[in-house]
Amino acid sequence: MMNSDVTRSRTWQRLKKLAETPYDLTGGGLARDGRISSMVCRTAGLRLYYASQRIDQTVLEAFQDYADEHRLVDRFKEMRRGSVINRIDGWESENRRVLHTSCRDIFSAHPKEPGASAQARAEQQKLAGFLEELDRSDQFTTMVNVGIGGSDLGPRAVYEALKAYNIKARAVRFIANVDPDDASQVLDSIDPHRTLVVVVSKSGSTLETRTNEELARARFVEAGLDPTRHFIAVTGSGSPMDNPERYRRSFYMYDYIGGRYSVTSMVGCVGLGFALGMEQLQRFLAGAGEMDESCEQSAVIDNMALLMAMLGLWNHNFLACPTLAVLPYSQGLHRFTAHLQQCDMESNGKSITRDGKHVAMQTGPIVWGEPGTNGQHAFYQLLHQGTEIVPAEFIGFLSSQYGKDMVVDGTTSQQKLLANLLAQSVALASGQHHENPNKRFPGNRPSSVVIGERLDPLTMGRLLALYEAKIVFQGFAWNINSFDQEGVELGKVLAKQFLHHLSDGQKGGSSIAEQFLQALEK
Ligand code: G6Q
Repeated sequence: MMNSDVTRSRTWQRLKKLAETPYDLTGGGLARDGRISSMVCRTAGLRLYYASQRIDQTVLEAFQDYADEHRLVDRFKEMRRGSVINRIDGWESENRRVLHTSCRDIFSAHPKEPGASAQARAEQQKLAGFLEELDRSDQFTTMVNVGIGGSDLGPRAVYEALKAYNIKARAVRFIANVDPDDASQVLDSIDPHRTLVVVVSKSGSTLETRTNEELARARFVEAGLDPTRHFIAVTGSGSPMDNPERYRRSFYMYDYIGGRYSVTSMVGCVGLGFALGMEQLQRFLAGAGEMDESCEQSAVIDNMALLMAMLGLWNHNFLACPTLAVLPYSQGLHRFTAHLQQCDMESNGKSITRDGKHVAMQTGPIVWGEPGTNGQHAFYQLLHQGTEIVPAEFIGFLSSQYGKDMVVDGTTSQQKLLANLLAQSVALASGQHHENPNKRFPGNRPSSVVIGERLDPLTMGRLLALYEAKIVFQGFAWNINSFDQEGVELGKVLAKQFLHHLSDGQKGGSSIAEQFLQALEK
């Protein structure tokens, strides 16, 4: 068996050597040799332009070599077919399969893991029946999603991205934080008679979600309504929330779907189905499925997610850039980076290999970002002239969602948006020589550009699956387990200790929790 420390592999060492002289993008390098038109990957309706990365043909070959030696594509295939990869060899761990891809492998006659796809299809059918029932009654205009982390960020990001496709007069609102003001802002602004609440919790025991559910239920009781008629559950079967008598309807997700990968399970589908309708929801799922399928391509240059994963490794591990900015030039994607931040940092923020040894290199980068062009007027100064080199992933679309645009000063707003995106990528890469040091731009700041036709349900599905797969490929490349989240558990345990002291009201103890609480009162 191969050494679990990937840095000792031949192909890691090859990349390390190549990184001593990375491609120079300044001084005209970007515009030479048809570089821009040849460095494009086309997959599932998306295009990835990567000429602004500090790589050449030799580095691309070394990416392929690395992917082959570490069996990255084979491992992706094994994941889709139900291999138990959420585990740490020799240690107690979740020990589960990882099958979020089955949620969208529902269109083919030969799904990769038939059992999981059958479960996904059954939940979809149940959802379709439920949505028809809602259409017939016409009572409900609002759905409130109560959930946090994976049960909030992904569904919220996709909902925000696809609002332009909402069924008229339908909206989804979100309550996540245990800050009571989060719940109040939403609950004060809805008409409970016309509202459904979907409580989303895989474990059925998350403190924030349980608390917010009770706050919401109280509002319905105050309004003289029976919460059972208005509340829907999405949970793991057998969880404390798996109590159909308390809910108008219960939907299920399974232990093989991780929270941050759960958007295409019932976690995201109930709210998205309510807002978009079944047909658009299916297009979203089909887009994700199409991208998953493309991830089985063995050639790195044809496999967009794998190529992005390898570019990420190159910048992070070999060119020593600690963070990654994801910069969508699309207002609809204003919560997408926040979702990716969880998906990436919770998945790959790990320090041990799959057999429990300390890793010998950096793992997941810090992911951050905001939509452009707003960001240009805020933090881009540091991207261009700061001392930190921040690789960027730009995301843009050729057409706007609403199509309501006009020519001002010779161009449309959509053209202005795209022109800015491309200009940023070029400026970061090429830099600028100037005799005035204040006007010098060092350049050689790498970026990629992902372009889609229009941010519609199909494209959103593709984009979501692209990033999920990129993160999975990077986890494979570092040989870590991307699918558990022990790092969040300690905080939960300690919060319980604080709450215990607050609720029993006893004072004067000497535990850390008690000392902190006493200090707060002084
Ligand atoms: C995601 C994480 C985490 C989880 C939340 C909510 O991968 O596990 O963000 O989604 O803690 O958990 P529940 O869905 O169990 O309430």
